[in-house]
Order: sequence, then C-alpha cells, then structure tokens
Amino acid sequence: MLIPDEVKQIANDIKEMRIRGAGEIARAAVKTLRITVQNSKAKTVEELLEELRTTAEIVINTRPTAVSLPNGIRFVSKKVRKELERNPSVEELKDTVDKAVKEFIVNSQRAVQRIGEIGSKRIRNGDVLLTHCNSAAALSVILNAAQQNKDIRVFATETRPKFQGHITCKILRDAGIDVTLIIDSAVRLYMNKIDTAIVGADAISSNGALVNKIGTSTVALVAKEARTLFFVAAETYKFSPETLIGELIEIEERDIEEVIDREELERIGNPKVLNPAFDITPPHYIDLIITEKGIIPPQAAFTILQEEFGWLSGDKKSLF
Ligand code: RI2
Repeated sequence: MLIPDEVKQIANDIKEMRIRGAGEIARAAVKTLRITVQNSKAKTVEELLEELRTTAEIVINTRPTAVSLPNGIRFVSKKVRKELERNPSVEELKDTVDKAVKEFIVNSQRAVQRIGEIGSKRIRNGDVLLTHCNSAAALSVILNAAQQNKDIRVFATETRPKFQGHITCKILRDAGIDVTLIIDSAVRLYMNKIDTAIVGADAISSNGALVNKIGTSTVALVAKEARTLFFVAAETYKFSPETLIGELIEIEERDIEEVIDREELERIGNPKVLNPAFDITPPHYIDLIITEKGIIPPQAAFTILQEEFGWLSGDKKSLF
C-alpha cells in the first residue's frame, strides 16, 4: 500500500507539534482515515481494512500520551466494525468511514463549545483565573464567561519549553480579556490572587488522575495549598479506556533541543537533560472535571469510561 503524502504530512505535523492540542490532534488523526479511503485503490474490503490499519498505526505512534488520538480512531473503527456485520462493499465501507470522520469532528467541536457553556457557570463576575499551556477546552470556559460580560482577569503561564502560553495570551487578548503572562516558576507567588486555576487534559485515567502539560501538577499542588479551586476542562474522548485494563499512560519524552541548544549544552559541560511533555496530577488535587456531559468529580472518571467504552476496551494496536 502507498501511504498518501497528505497522511504522512499530517502525521509529521502532529509529531512536530505544528498541529497540537489534544482535541485538534484527534481531529487531524481521524481525517487521515478519510484521506486513506479517498486515495485507496483497494479492490476488497480486507485490503481497505489493511490500509486503514496502516494509517491508524502511523498516526497513533506520533504522540503517545494524548489518548484523544486513539479514541478518535476508535470512534471510526467502531462504526466500521458495525458496518462489517452487514457485509458491505468497498464503496459502502468508504462511505461509512467518511461519515464517521465527519461525525467525530462535529461532535468534538460541539463538545468544546458545550464545555464552555457548562464551565462558565462556575466562573463568577470579578474572578481572577489562571491557566497553564494552551487548551481549547479550558479557553472555551474562559471565553464563554467573558462573553457573558463577566469581568475576569487571567494569569497565563509561559509553559516552557514550547511557550504555548503565548498562544493563550494572543487568543485571550484578541477577545479583549485582561491577561498577565508569568513564568512557570512564578505560579506560587501569584496563587493567592487566583480564584480558580483551569487547565485542559491530554488524558484522564480511570482513577481520575489527570495527564496534562508538564507543570500542571505543580499548579494543582500550589492551588491546593492556597485553597484555590482547580478545574479541568476535558471532553469525554480524553478519558483513557486502556487504564481500565491496567495500562499506564505513557509520558512523552521530547527532543532535548526544545530545552537547550547543542552549543549551550556543550558550554555548560554536557549535563543530562530530560524533556517530558506531560505530568500527572493526582485526583485529590482536582475539584472538578468539566465534560460536555456535565460536571463530574474526578472519582466519576470510571463511570464515564464505562458509559463511553464499556468494559471491553480495545487494544490500541488492533482497532480495525
Ligand atoms: P485541548 C495540549 O498538549 C496541552 O497539554 C493542553 O492542556 C492539552 O493538549 C489539551 O488541549 P500539547 O499538544 O484539547 O500542547 O483542550 O502537547 O486544546
């Protein structure tokens, strides 16, 4: 099978973080399935499935932590498996993939909007908020609150090493919101001024632990100590079914050149450098999780997983 260039390009853009944010990479990943069927010369259903399997494997391996990515693929593969029960033709199966991709994209965009509507009710007039990294779901809550004419101020962390905090500042400033950019290590100094810290999610495990951008757990810890509320905004496809069967969420390690360039590294005597992209926040630091289905305590993650995926959570590698 010839992998379409567009699929390779999207996979590479996800890997290099030109496409980023857990929701956005899930939408990009499911699009590669549509591109695969559009370009396919498969003569049999089995050939088409083999092509879908190859594409799924390529995109799933781009970024290991964001569970939205395999969950997006899983959404499409579930529809495909259902269709296979009635012995479809190649064309019919292609059509199923196309429709499922559209459905996932529309649903996921609606989910972000719905999270904004629900979560903004928990933001009060005059609140000072803090957010870390750049999360469309967390920003949806903040932007919705601002649209309701609530007078809010936001502290945004830089989010080293890739400075996604700058994207957050731009989006909030474009919406006319009062924003202050701080370095990540200033979080403790300002936490007493903050009413609510709100972040997104790359993955949520069955025990309600949050996996999100490196530094999130420090924000949560500091928030707890300062008695500041800590909210997570997460679509239900950010919950990890694999964790129900005992798997751990892999923490992505990225190139150390994101942290320090080779020349400077050499100048300071070549110390070892680590660059984990994410960290884990235990459930007892989280006040609530805002999903498109409603507000839940982290302890309800298990229920969400059961509702969304049932007990038989599939292996990421055998989705089609
Ligand atoms: P939305 C991002 O990961 C951040 O960790 C962010 O909190 C999370 O995805 C969720 O983002 P990265 O791609 O889906 O910057 O809410 O590594 O946009």
